[in-house]
Amino acid sequence: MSQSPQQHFVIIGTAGHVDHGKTELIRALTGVETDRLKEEKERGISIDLGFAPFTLPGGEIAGVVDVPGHERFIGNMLAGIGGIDLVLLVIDVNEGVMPQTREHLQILNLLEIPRGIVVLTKCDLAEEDWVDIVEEEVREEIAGTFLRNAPFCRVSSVTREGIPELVETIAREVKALHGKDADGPMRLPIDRHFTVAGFGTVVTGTLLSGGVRPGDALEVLPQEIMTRVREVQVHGRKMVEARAGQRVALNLTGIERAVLHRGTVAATPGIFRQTDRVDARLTLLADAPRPLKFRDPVHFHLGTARVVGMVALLDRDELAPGESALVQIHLDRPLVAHREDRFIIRSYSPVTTIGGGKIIDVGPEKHRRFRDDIMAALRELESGEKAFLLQKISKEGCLRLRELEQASGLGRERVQDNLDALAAEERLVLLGDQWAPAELAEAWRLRLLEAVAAFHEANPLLPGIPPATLKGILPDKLAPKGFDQLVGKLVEEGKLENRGEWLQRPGFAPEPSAEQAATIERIEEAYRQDGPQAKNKREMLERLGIDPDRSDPLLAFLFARGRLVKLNEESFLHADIYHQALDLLKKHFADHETITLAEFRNQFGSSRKQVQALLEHWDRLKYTLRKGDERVAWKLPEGP
Ligand SMILES: Nc1nc2c(ncn2[C@@H]2O[C@H](COP(=O)(O)OP(=O)(O)O)[C@@H](O)[C@H]2O)c(=O)[nH]1
Ligand SMILES: [Mg+2]
Repeated sequence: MSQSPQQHFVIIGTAGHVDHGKTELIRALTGVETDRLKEEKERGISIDLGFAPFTLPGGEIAGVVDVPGHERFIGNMLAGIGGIDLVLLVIDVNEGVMPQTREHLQILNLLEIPRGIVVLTKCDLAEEDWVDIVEEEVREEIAGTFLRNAPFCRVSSVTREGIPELVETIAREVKALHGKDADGPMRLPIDRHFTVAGFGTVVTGTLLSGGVRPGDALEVLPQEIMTRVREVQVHGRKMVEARAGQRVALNLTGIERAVLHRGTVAATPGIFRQTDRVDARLTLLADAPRPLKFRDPVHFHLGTARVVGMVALLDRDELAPGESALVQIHLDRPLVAHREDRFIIRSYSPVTTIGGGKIIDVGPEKHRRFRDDIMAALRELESGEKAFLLQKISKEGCLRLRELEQASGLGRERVQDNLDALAAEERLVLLGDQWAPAELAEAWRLRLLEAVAAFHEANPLLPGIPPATLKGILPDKLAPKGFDQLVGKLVEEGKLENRGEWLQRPGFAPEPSAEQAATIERIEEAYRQDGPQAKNKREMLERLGIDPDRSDPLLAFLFARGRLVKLNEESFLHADIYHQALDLLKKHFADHETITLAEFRNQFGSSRKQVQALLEHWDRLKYTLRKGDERVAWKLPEGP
């Protein structure tokens, strides 16, 4: 079937106590036997995840993930439950609510699974009155959870009674779902991997966001291996593209199956990061057996990954059952996490689900405890995407779209929309391609103006500050484009004047004192007198009896006024002499192809050193081009 780009795909998952009829129900719905392991068939229970395509009445195909109910396989259950949009909470009416019914319900609630249906199974074995009683019991159990308004369906997978009604209910619920972010970065937590003879490594999973096509380059994390997609399959069929919400199988090139494990993520390169430290909002279940203490170790499940975490409570020593807090969790192995990801924690021993929560930041510093400022910052990070982006930008000074995409894990368009909104609220400005807080940009503008004023104060003989020097007062992180934009705006507003080689306060003119003016005059005169034979700077100043430590502003004044020309740090010429030399050069090239140092020296009548300095100066200006011992004309200025 062809897929339109707007179409969204959903994943339906099962949950519930062992033997309550999950696998049988999926078979009744899809015709697929999801217990595929030999051991599963023999023992008659599900151990690992099972997968099946389910054709909805409208023709769309949903992916079904059948999870094991037995408490020993909760890890597998958690690996599969992550990407689920709609859950079927399966309860055997003959048994009613059992321990894993409750545990799964709590997990689903913590993971904030969007929607669900309560399916009462094996109704063929029970009296209707009894089913009513069980339904009452279940309603009490789900009050206060995400399932409180969920529809109930009574079925028998054996007689198929109630199955058509269940299918209708599923179709209705699916319509109410929003679907996953198909435009975001591609992210596939791998839940199975195997080698197909003559085909190579195949991985499967639920595509949580983005899309994938054959030929795509992907990054495999946390192993940090680059790979390429050779083939994309959805429910056993080759596809030109798979999109968020589909169960996919990818054939990957250049990757050994042995390096993969549950917890590995295949993703758009450069977006996701692995981390062994996360900030999170953690909720302890109301019926957790005891409070969680500072640095208690827990099993930490996120996506298909499972690691051991140490919970650092930041604002208390103990988290009581039913409470929630902002925490930092230190992980014993890195995993790929994202802001807004949901996770589950299980106590270290005995292993039971005790809580879970939501990731707030995947790149936090190690926090100190009992600090009001840190808690306030975390609350702000938690409060929303805009607050998160704003805080990340404020911390760095300025950030590019791509950096924000990485930090937030939001898709490019979501980040862009938030940035645009923040710009409209005048809280952010775009400088070049970097976003900066509006307040900070304003502070930078003031700093630039102050720096120019201070420069004039310290260098009254100079016309202005070189742009590169001025740039140095702003953080290195701000790229030249952003600096140019700030300066450009100040120039536009008439607060600065840009003279190319320097920036100045509008109308600023250097004013030497009478004494300085006299010395400047003497220097200029000496260079004019000496003409082509002008000595180097040191000798000249010595002869004039000018303190070299105080000569720089005077010389700079002469350069800026165009009275002296600086060939290099030591060699200067009076401007009139320099222009004579340039005329000589032009005349020479009028009827010669090349010129040598010796030839020019004969014409200009200067020391070898001076001529060399002059020619090299012209090389730098690209007036001439040096070829061995000779030079040719290159971009000589026009005119006399
Ligand atoms: N009579 C009857 N038996 C069922 C029904 N659903 C499941 N069973 C049986 O209950 C047992 C457990 O079912 P299964 O689907 O493996 O349970 P799971 O552990 O939740 O996946 C199996 O022997 C099924 O054949 C039903 O609706 N009616
Ligand atoms: Mg099963």
